[in-house]
Amino acid sequence: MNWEEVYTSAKQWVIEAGEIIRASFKRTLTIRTKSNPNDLVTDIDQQIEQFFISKIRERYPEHKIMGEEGFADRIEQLDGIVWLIDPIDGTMNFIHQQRNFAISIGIYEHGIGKVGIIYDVVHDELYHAVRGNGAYLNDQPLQPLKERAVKESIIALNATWVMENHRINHQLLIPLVRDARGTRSYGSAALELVYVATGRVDAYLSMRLSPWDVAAGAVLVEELGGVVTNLKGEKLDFISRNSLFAAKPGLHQVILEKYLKKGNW
Ligand code: 2AM
Ligand code: CA
Ligand code: CA
Ligand code: CA
Repeated sequence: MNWEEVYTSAKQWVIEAGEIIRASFKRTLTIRTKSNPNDLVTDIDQQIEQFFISKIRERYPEHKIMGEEGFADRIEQLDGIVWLIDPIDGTMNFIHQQRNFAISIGIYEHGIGKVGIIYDVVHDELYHAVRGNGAYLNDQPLQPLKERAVKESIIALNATWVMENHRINHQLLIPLVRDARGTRSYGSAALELVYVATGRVDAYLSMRLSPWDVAAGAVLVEELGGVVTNLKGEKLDFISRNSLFAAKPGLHQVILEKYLKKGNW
Protein backbone atom coordinates (compact mmCIF):
# COMPACT_ATOMS: atom_id res chain seq x y z
CA MET A 1 0.00 0.00 0.00
CA ASN A 2 1.29 3.45 -0.92
CA TRP A 3 0.52 5.16 2.39
CA GLU A 4 1.91 8.50 1.26
CA GLU A 5 -0.67 8.62 -1.53
CA VAL A 6 -3.54 7.55 0.75
CA TYR A 7 -2.44 10.14 3.33
CA THR A 8 -2.27 12.92 0.73
CA SER A 9 -5.69 12.02 -0.71
CA ALA A 10 -7.28 11.84 2.72
CA LYS A 11 -5.92 15.26 3.75
CA GLN A 12 -7.10 16.79 0.47
CA TRP A 13 -10.62 15.39 0.92
CA VAL A 14 -10.74 16.60 4.52
CA ILE A 15 -9.86 20.15 3.42
CA GLU A 16 -12.58 19.99 0.73
CA ALA A 17 -15.10 18.72 3.27
CA GLY A 18 -14.14 21.61 5.54
CA GLU A 19 -15.02 24.04 2.76
CA ILE A 20 -18.46 22.44 2.41
CA ILE A 21 -18.99 22.78 6.16
CA ARG A 22 -17.89 26.43 6.23
CA ALA A 23 -20.25 27.20 3.34
CA SER A 24 -23.11 25.57 5.31
CA PHE A 25 -22.87 28.24 8.03
CA LYS A 26 -24.73 30.60 5.72
CA ARG A 27 -27.81 28.43 5.40
CA THR A 28 -30.37 26.77 7.66
CA LEU A 29 -29.52 23.29 8.90
CA THR A 30 -31.95 20.39 8.95
CA ILE A 31 -31.62 18.93 12.44
CA ARG A 32 -32.94 15.55 13.58
CA THR A 33 -32.55 13.56 16.79
CA LYS A 34 -31.21 10.00 17.01
CA SER A 35 -31.10 7.88 20.20
CA ASN A 36 -32.36 10.69 22.51
CA PRO A 37 -33.40 14.37 22.30
CA ASN A 38 -29.78 15.53 22.80
CA ASP A 39 -28.28 13.10 20.27
CA LEU A 40 -28.37 15.27 17.16
CA VAL A 41 -27.59 14.89 13.48
CA THR A 42 -27.80 17.44 10.67
CA ASP A 43 -28.01 17.11 6.91
CA ILE A 44 -24.37 18.31 6.81
CA ASP A 45 -23.16 15.37 8.95
CA GLN A 46 -24.81 13.08 6.43
CA GLN A 47 -23.61 14.98 3.38
CA ILE A 48 -20.00 14.99 4.57
CA GLU A 49 -20.05 11.26 5.35
CA GLN A 50 -21.41 10.58 1.86
CA PHE A 51 -18.77 12.88 0.35
CA PHE A 52 -15.95 10.82 1.90
CA ILE A 53 -17.55 7.51 1.00
CA SER A 54 -17.89 8.44 -2.67
CA LYS A 55 -14.27 9.67 -2.83
CA ILE A 56 -12.89 6.56 -1.12
CA ARG A 57 -15.00 4.10 -3.13
CA GLU A 58 -13.89 5.73 -6.37
CA ARG A 59 -10.16 5.85 -5.58
CA TYR A 60 -9.78 2.83 -3.26
CA PRO A 61 -12.62 0.39 -4.03
CA GLU A 62 -10.91 -2.38 -2.02
CA HIS A 63 -10.87 -0.35 1.21
CA LYS A 64 -13.68 -0.67 3.76
CA ILE A 65 -15.38 2.22 5.51
CA MET A 66 -16.92 2.62 8.96
CA GLY A 67 -18.85 5.84 9.57
CA GLU A 68 -21.15 7.25 12.21
CA GLU A 69 -24.12 8.18 10.09
CA GLY A 70 -24.82 4.77 8.59
CA PHE A 71 -23.98 5.23 4.90
CA ALA A 72 -20.78 3.17 5.05
CA ASP A 73 -20.14 -0.57 5.30
CA ARG A 74 -21.28 -2.95 8.04
CA ILE A 75 -18.00 -3.97 9.57
CA GLU A 76 -17.50 -6.75 12.07
CA GLN A 77 -13.72 -7.03 11.97
CA LEU A 78 -10.84 -4.78 11.06
CA ASP A 79 -9.06 -6.90 8.46
CA GLY A 80 -7.60 -5.15 5.43
CA ILE A 81 -7.70 -1.37 5.24
CA VAL A 82 -10.57 0.37 7.01
CA TRP A 83 -11.40 4.08 7.10
CA LEU A 84 -13.10 5.12 10.35
CA ILE A 85 -14.96 8.35 9.68
CA ASP A 86 -16.71 10.83 11.88
CA PRO A 87 -17.89 13.53 9.45
CA ILE A 88 -18.59 16.00 12.25
CA ASP A 89 -17.41 15.18 15.76
CA GLY A 90 -19.15 17.55 18.15
CA THR A 91 -22.43 17.95 16.29
CA MET A 92 -24.09 19.68 19.23
CA ASN A 93 -21.32 22.29 19.18
CA PHE A 94 -21.59 22.58 15.39
CA ILE A 95 -25.30 23.38 15.74
CA HIS A 96 -25.19 25.61 18.82
CA GLN A 97 -21.77 27.26 18.54
CA GLN A 98 -20.45 26.87 14.98
CA ARG A 99 -17.13 25.94 16.62
CA ASN A 100 -15.58 23.23 18.82
CA PHE A 101 -16.23 20.49 16.27
CA ALA A 102 -13.93 18.61 13.90
CA ILE A 103 -13.74 16.15 11.05
CA SER A 104 -12.06 12.93 12.21
CA ILE A 105 -10.61 10.24 9.96
CA GLY A 106 -8.52 7.26 11.05
CA ILE A 107 -7.17 4.75 8.55
CA TYR A 108 -6.38 1.33 9.98
CA GLU A 109 -4.65 -1.70 8.53
CA HIS A 110 -5.48 -5.05 10.17
CA GLY A 111 -6.61 -3.15 13.26
CA ILE A 112 -3.46 -0.99 13.56
CA GLY A 113 -3.88 2.77 13.23
CA LYS A 114 -1.74 4.00 10.30
CA VAL A 115 -3.12 7.48 9.59
CA GLY A 116 -4.90 9.95 11.86
CA ILE A 117 -6.41 13.21 10.57
CA ILE A 118 -8.45 15.66 12.62
CA TYR A 119 -9.51 18.97 11.09
CA ASP A 120 -10.62 21.85 13.29
CA VAL A 121 -12.56 23.45 10.45
CA VAL A 122 -13.25 26.84 12.03
CA HIS A 123 -9.63 27.43 13.00
CA ASP A 124 -8.33 25.87 9.76
CA GLU A 125 -6.10 23.62 11.86
CA LEU A 126 -5.28 20.26 10.31
CA TYR A 127 -3.78 17.76 12.74
CA HIS A 128 -2.30 14.76 10.99
CA ALA A 129 0.02 11.82 11.50
CA VAL A 130 1.23 8.67 9.82
CA ARG A 131 2.39 6.09 12.33
CA GLY A 132 6.16 6.31 12.71
CA ASN A 133 6.55 9.58 10.80
CA GLY A 134 5.65 12.18 13.43
CA ALA A 135 2.52 14.25 13.97
CA TYR A 136 1.83 17.72 12.63
CA LEU A 137 -0.40 20.75 13.05
CA ASN A 138 -0.64 22.07 9.48
CA ASP A 139 3.09 22.07 8.52
CA GLN A 140 4.45 22.34 12.06
CA PRO A 141 5.73 19.18 13.79
CA LEU A 142 4.15 18.54 17.20
CA GLN A 143 6.51 17.89 20.10
CA PRO A 144 6.69 14.55 21.96
CA LEU A 145 4.70 14.52 25.20
CA LYS A 146 6.53 14.78 28.51
CA GLU A 147 5.50 13.37 31.88
CA ARG A 148 3.47 15.47 34.29
CA ALA A 149 2.19 15.11 37.87
CA VAL A 150 -1.55 14.83 38.56
CA LYS A 151 -1.48 17.99 40.68
CA GLU A 152 -0.17 19.97 37.70
CA SER A 153 -2.55 18.40 35.19
CA ILE A 154 -5.60 19.64 33.34
CA ILE A 155 -7.99 16.76 32.78
CA ALA A 156 -10.68 16.81 30.10
CA LEU A 157 -13.87 15.03 31.09
CA ASN A 158 -17.59 15.59 30.95
CA ALA A 159 -18.63 17.05 34.32
CA THR A 160 -21.95 15.17 34.27
CA TRP A 161 -20.03 11.90 34.69
CA VAL A 162 -18.90 13.01 38.13
CA MET A 163 -22.48 13.50 39.33
CA GLU A 164 -24.42 10.75 41.08
CA ASN A 165 -25.03 8.18 38.38
CA HIS A 166 -25.78 4.56 39.16
CA ARG A 167 -24.29 3.34 35.88
CA ILE A 168 -20.75 4.40 36.64
CA ASN A 169 -18.30 4.51 39.53
CA HIS A 170 -18.69 8.26 39.76
CA GLN A 171 -17.28 8.37 43.29
CA LEU A 172 -13.86 7.23 41.99
CA LEU A 173 -13.61 10.34 39.82
CA ILE A 174 -14.17 12.78 42.68
CA PRO A 175 -10.62 12.45 44.14
CA LEU A 176 -9.14 12.76 40.65
CA VAL A 177 -11.07 15.96 39.95
CA ARG A 178 -10.05 17.27 43.38
CA ASP A 179 -6.33 16.46 42.95
CA ALA A 180 -5.98 17.76 39.37
CA ARG A 181 -5.05 21.37 38.72
CA GLY A 182 -8.21 21.82 36.64
CA THR A 183 -10.83 20.15 34.46
CA ARG A 184 -12.19 21.02 31.02
CA SER A 185 -14.97 19.76 28.79
CA TYR A 186 -15.10 20.58 25.08
CA GLY A 187 -17.81 18.26 23.74
CA SER A 188 -15.77 16.80 20.88
CA ALA A 189 -13.82 13.61 21.58
CA ALA A 190 -11.66 14.19 18.48
CA LEU A 191 -10.65 17.69 19.63
CA GLU A 192 -10.14 16.50 23.20
CA LEU A 193 -7.70 13.89 21.87
CA VAL A 194 -6.00 16.60 19.78
CA TYR A 195 -5.66 18.62 22.96
CA VAL A 196 -3.94 15.65 24.64
CA ALA A 197 -1.66 15.33 21.58
CA THR A 198 -0.73 19.03 21.69
CA GLY A 199 -0.38 19.12 25.50
CA ARG A 200 -3.22 21.64 25.95
CA VAL A 201 -4.74 19.12 28.33
CA ASP A 202 -2.83 16.31 30.03
CA ALA A 203 -5.47 13.59 30.03
CA TYR A 204 -8.93 12.87 28.60
CA LEU A 205 -11.51 10.47 30.02
CA SER A 206 -14.80 9.41 28.49
CA MET A 207 -17.27 6.73 29.48
CA ARG A 208 -18.62 5.62 26.12
CA LEU A 209 -17.32 6.36 22.66
CA SER A 210 -17.49 4.70 19.25
CA PRO A 211 -14.51 3.69 17.07
CA TRP A 212 -14.93 6.69 14.74
CA ASP A 213 -14.78 9.09 17.72
CA VAL A 214 -11.30 7.92 18.71
CA ALA A 215 -9.63 6.24 15.70
CA ALA A 216 -7.79 9.33 14.41
CA GLY A 217 -7.02 10.83 17.81
CA ALA A 218 -5.46 7.60 19.04
CA VAL A 219 -2.94 7.66 16.17
CA LEU A 220 -2.02 11.28 16.95
CA VAL A 221 -1.66 10.78 20.72
CA GLU A 222 0.35 7.56 20.39
CA GLU A 223 2.62 9.06 17.74
CA LEU A 224 3.65 11.67 20.33
CA GLY A 225 4.30 9.10 23.06
CA GLY A 226 0.93 9.36 24.82
CA VAL A 227 -1.02 6.31 25.96
CA VAL A 228 -4.56 5.42 24.80
CA THR A 229 -6.64 2.68 26.45
CA ASN A 230 -10.09 2.23 27.94
CA LEU A 231 -10.72 3.21 31.59
CA LYS A 232 -9.57 -0.25 32.71
CA GLY A 233 -6.22 0.29 31.00
CA GLU A 234 -7.02 -2.25 28.28
CA LYS A 235 -6.22 -1.80 24.59
CA LEU A 236 -9.05 -0.57 22.37
CA ASP A 237 -10.28 -2.83 19.56
CA PHE A 238 -11.72 -0.01 17.35
CA ILE A 239 -14.69 -2.18 16.47
CA SER A 240 -16.96 -1.88 19.52
CA ARG A 241 -18.01 0.94 21.82
CA ASN A 242 -15.79 1.42 24.82
CA SER A 243 -14.70 3.86 27.46
CA LEU A 244 -11.58 5.91 26.75
CA PHE A 245 -8.59 7.10 28.71
CA ALA A 246 -5.82 8.99 26.90
CA ALA A 247 -2.96 10.71 28.73
CA LYS A 248 0.65 11.76 28.75
CA PRO A 249 3.18 8.95 29.34
CA GLY A 250 3.65 8.26 33.05
CA LEU A 251 0.53 10.20 33.99
CA HIS A 252 -1.55 7.49 32.33
CA GLN A 253 -0.16 4.81 34.62
CA VAL A 254 -0.41 6.96 37.75
CA ILE A 255 -4.08 7.85 37.16
CA LEU A 256 -4.90 4.26 36.28
CA GLU A 257 -3.24 2.85 39.42
CA LYS A 258 -4.30 5.50 41.88
CA TYR A 259 -7.84 6.44 40.75
CA LEU A 260 -9.34 4.23 38.05
CA LYS A 261 -8.20 0.70 38.87
CA LYS A 262 -10.92 -0.01 41.41
CA GLY A 263 -13.67 0.94 38.97
CA ASN A 264 -15.99 -1.42 37.16
CA TRP A 265 -16.18 0.75 34.02
P1 2AM B 1 -20.66 13.31 17.95
O1 2AM B 1 -20.79 14.76 18.10
O2 2AM B 1 -19.99 12.88 16.69
O3 2AM B 1 -21.96 12.57 18.15
C1 2AM B 1 -19.40 14.68 23.24
O4 2AM B 1 -20.70 14.38 23.44
C2 2AM B 1 -18.67 13.64 22.42
O5 2AM B 1 -19.27 12.34 22.56
C3 2AM B 1 -18.66 13.93 20.95
O6 2AM B 1 -17.40 13.54 20.47
C4 2AM B 1 -19.78 13.07 20.42
O7 2AM B 1 -19.64 12.75 19.06
C5 2AM B 1 -19.61 11.85 21.28
N1 2AM B 1 -20.79 10.99 21.35
C6 2AM B 1 -20.76 9.66 21.15
N2 2AM B 1 -22.00 9.14 21.29
C7 2AM B 1 -22.84 10.18 21.56
C8 2AM B 1 -24.25 10.27 21.81
N3 2AM B 1 -25.06 9.22 21.78
N4 2AM B 1 -24.77 11.49 22.04
C9 2AM B 1 -23.96 12.57 22.07
N5 2AM B 1 -22.63 12.52 21.87
C10 2AM B 1 -22.06 11.35 21.61
CA1 CA C 1 -23.46 11.91 16.66
CA1 CA D 1 -18.26 11.59 17.31
CA1 CA E 1 -20.38 12.74 14.47
